[in-house]
Amino acid sequence: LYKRIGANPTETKPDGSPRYTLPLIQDASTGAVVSDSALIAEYLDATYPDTPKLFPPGTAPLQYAFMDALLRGTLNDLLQLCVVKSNSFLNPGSREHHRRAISTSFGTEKIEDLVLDEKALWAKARVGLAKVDAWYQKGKGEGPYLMGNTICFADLVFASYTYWPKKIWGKDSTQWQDMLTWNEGRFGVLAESLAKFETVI
Ligand SMILES: N[C@@H](CCC(=O)N[C@@H](CS)C(=O)NCC(=O)O)C(=O)O
Repeated sequence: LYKRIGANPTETKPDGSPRYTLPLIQDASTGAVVSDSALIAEYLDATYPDTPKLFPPGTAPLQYAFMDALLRGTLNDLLQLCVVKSNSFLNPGSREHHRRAISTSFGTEKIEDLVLDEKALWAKARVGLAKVDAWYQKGKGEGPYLMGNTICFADLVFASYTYWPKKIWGKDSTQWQDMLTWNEGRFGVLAESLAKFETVI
């Protein structure tokens, strides 16, 4: 599909080959084809100026730096727990592809190697979320989001980590119920404030 509609690969795999990911959009009103969620958000902000902006003017550099810190470090332990758990929900064809993609991306032989000491990994995931909480706390309660009361793209990236564990372990699971208490319950409050963005309309 990527090649057929002329989309750019989003990333390069460790072996140098292109990586094609979702989401990908083709805007029927302009003909534009855009891949990568952040670039899609930037495109929509620019093309439909009368809608709320996910990258308000001047915020893109800091938002990209924040997302990089989240995705390449702080949330890595939670990510490992989530990707391994998610594998079991996929259909057989996707499951194999996912196993290969995850093993390549993390440099492991099999994905189970990522969660050998699950208890220790949960403890590290908790430390990671405490760090994110400290960043959010810098907002001094001016609103639940990074920019206070204005939602931005980076909040939505973090929201995927308040939605994903709830979805895969289940809202009544010990894992999710435990997470809700983290950061003196602030993780649960933040998850709640981001929950309204979980539904695609
Ligand atoms: N930077 C990309 C990452 C997207 C991404 O990793 N998508 C995953 C699904 S959540 C994917 O399409 N994986 C396919 C693969 O690795 O083969 C974005 O934000 O859109």
